Amino acid sequence: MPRMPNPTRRTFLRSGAALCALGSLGGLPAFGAAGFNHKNRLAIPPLDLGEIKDGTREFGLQLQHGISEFFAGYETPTKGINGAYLGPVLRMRHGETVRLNVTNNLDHDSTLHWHGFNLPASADGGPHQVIRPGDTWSPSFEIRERAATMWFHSHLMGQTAAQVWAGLAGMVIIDDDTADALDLPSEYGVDDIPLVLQDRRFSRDGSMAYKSSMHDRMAGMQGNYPVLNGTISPYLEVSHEKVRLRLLNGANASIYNLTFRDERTFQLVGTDGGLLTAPVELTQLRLAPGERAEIVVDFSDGAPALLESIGGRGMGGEQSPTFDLLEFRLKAQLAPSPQVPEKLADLPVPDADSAMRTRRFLLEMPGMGMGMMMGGGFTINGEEMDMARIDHVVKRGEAEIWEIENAGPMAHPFHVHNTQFRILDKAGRPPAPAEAGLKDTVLVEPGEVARILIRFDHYTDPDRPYMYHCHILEHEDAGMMGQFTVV
Ligand SMILES: [Cu+2]
Repeated sequence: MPRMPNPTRRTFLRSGAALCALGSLGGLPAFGAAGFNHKNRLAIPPLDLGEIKDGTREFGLQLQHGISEFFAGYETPTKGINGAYLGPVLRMRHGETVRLNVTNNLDHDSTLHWHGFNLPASADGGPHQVIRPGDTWSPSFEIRERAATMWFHSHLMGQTAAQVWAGLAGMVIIDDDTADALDLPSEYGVDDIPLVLQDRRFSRDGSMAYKSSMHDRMAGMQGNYPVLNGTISPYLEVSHEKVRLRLLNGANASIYNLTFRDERTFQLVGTDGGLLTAPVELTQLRLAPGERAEIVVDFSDGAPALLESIGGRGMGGEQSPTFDLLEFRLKAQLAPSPQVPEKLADLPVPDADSAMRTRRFLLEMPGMGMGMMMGGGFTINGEEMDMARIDHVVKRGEAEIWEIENAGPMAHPFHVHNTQFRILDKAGRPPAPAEAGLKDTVLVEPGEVARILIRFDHYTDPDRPYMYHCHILEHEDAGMMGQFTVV
């Protein structure tokens, strides 16, 4: 759950000193902190609707090397999809069939995983669907998800962290009739804004090479600058009273505690798998790597605003960095927006009694011994990921309870492929309203047990597995991942 702000650090941040300590390295400029003086217009990723061919919505995606100018005058080598850094926002609709033609123009292997989707294991894009340099991989599947904000990213065995860091990720928007009928802000790039939240560590020459120290491999790789949609120090011009933000935590390791500087309330309308049953009013939202949230923010008071992330406290507190994220600049006249609907989607009440069995997943971190020295040692039920080992065989259509226990000092966002699940409880308590919807990633805090109700409804394949793993990408790469098949 969101933590209360640490007053000491907030004061420190407002003094403008924090970002200098955290951000400015050598020649690169320091931004923010002292006021709402963000320098760069927020980039809005191009919207890619694909092309309908024989009833299938087809997308062409090119994995490529690129050069990005995060800082004026500095050329930063990056990787992207149809661009220099990150990818387009792919838009598709519930019920239709898509085909994604992914061509690897890089000089190394890669994969592209469709995070949040129910789909055949052969189309999942995990470590088993490697795309060699020069090859094109063309998975096709039906969109079974509700209206939601999903994403895609590299998932190459042992290399996910470095490849996502370089830029191999992007957002997906799924539409459906239920969401279309609701009066939510929905004009893309105007009052419906995609927001890929990341942080990157820049050297004084402007490069952001992936060089992880032992501490980075343990704690997860974090940056000295926040980067939103690939923009450093971004601002957004607001032209409507209400704006929907589609938040995606695409960071390698940072868990953002999102809030506005003036502590204004906002409405949470959707999580990983789509709309909640009703909006939830919040002043803070804790968003872990892999998670998405759709919020509606009201700017009708005419006051400029700043979205920020508040640092965490205690053991593992550094997982949540203190960052100025996005400045909102209001036009003099805001176009009116309708009220946020009181009722959103219909979701069944999760029925724990429907579960046929319970599986347990114990997440453990290494001590400072040999495992860590070798770059591994992160385990689930005592074992590191092995691509040749199937850890679980699950029957299609049978509900199960998965108990995820975090025995270590850091929070782990536990992600399961090929499903949207429901959280039954965390540390014995029912989920907060903000976590009561459809989820594919659950943040398990230190010492906590999270129980989820999970089912795989659609596809079977006795040979090809799906993954479950920690979405701190360094932990995933260091072994905190396992495999299951659905039969
Ligand atoms: Cu982890």
